[in-house]
Amino acid sequence: MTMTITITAFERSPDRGKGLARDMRVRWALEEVGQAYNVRLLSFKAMKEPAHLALQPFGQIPTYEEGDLALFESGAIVFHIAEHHAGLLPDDAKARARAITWMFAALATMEPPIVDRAIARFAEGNESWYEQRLSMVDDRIRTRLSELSVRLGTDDWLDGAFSAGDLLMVSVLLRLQGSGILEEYPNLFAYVARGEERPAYQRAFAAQLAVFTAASTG
Ligand SMILES: N[C@@H](CCC(=O)N[C@@H](CS)C(=O)NCC(=O)O)C(=O)O
Repeated sequence: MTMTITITAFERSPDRGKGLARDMRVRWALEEVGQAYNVRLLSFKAMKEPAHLALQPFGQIPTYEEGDLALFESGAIVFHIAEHHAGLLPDDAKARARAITWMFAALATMEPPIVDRAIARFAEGNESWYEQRLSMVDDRIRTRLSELSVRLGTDDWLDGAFSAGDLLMVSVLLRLQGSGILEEYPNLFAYVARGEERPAYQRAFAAQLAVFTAASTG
């Protein structure tokens, strides 16, 4: 039996409820496996205070608490959920290892240039060299997207059935929303849409949006 699960999320997400904050991938994983969870909302100030730093040494969200287990890093949290509940990793040992490989590929190969784009916009958007930098970052993103697009081909998911690898990959690619870049790769665009159509994704999205809406109207 699973103990009560508590995750942390932004009290007021900077993305205004677009579902791009990293609690979304944890919520999605918990919804996929049908596991209830509580959410502790944090202000930016509280995220940097000792109580939260004890859980997340970098003062970030998300975290995950279950009994006396406390985890941070969204990838590690999704992996933990996938290991302890059926539905996110195949039973076959080799297929499971490949799905885990896609989890790492999403976070270690695809996410860095995509996050770099957001950082450039946020931190360097007013610099005279911003457009030049953005175009270099976008080229690096396009390289990875075209390689991923070739690998996915006409398949629905990266390796057989939907897995935690797809959950993380779709979550990462969603961060390109609004850039217009993903649309250049129709199979990846459709892949992301397929992820978003999943009922578990929809429930997780609605839950995080409700937090933002409450914070804006309250
Ligand atoms: N690699 C970490 C990154 C966590 C992260 O960057 N969280 C962001 C929200 S999506 C955050 O808390 N930002 C606020 C800050 O860094 O002060 C993970 O995947 O959990």
